[in-house]
Amino acid sequence: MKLYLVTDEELLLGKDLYRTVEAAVRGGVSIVQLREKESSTRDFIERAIRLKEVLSPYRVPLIINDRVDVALAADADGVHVGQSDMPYEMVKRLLPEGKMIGLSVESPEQVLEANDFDLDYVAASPVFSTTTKTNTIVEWGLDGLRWIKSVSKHPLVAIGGIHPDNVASVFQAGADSVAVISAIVSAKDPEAAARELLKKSTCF
Ligand code: 3NM
Repeated sequence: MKLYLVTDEELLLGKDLYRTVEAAVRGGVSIVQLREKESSTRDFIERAIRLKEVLSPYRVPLIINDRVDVALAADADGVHVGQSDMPYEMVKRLLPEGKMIGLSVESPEQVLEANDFDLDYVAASPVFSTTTKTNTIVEWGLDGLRWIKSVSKHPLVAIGGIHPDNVASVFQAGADSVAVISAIVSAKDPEAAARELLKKSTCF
């Protein structure tokens, strides 16, 4: 799961969600998170089910942002939670065995606490400041990533402000995976954008 795509309806800039995600997968995205901040529960579930149908033939897992109920209803592959979403223990109790759980970490304390959890990854949020999500505490920067890598027992996903020109440095600092929204979702050609991110990620 080197390249992780997170969706955002607004940043699609009018493009179709399913076609954009499928193009990104053709370009090399290997895990997708459906992130819906505005839609109704019913729309969220419908989108999750349709997206799962798009992703299944490619064997790309579908992660649902925040909502365990939506993940269960759509039989998605996992849930991603932030620090003000449902607490880890409850997510773990509610999800069937084998489903993935990812957790955003925004402070050193949260990174250390996460070592007590059975997670599939921690997401350092944000690595770089980004206009896509502004309610975060501090940016980790590359030194922050190196520190997380040295103390965390979980695979490390880096998110926030990642684009082709800085992706190599993020991997170099220890990220196992990079998660992007705008660099792919807002691109005119999402397949080419994904391909470029992967190509640039190995240039070190
Ligand atoms: N954290 P872009 S989403 C920093 O859900 C951040 O934890 C998120 O967007 C989370 O790739 C997000 O456009 C924004 O900078 C990432």
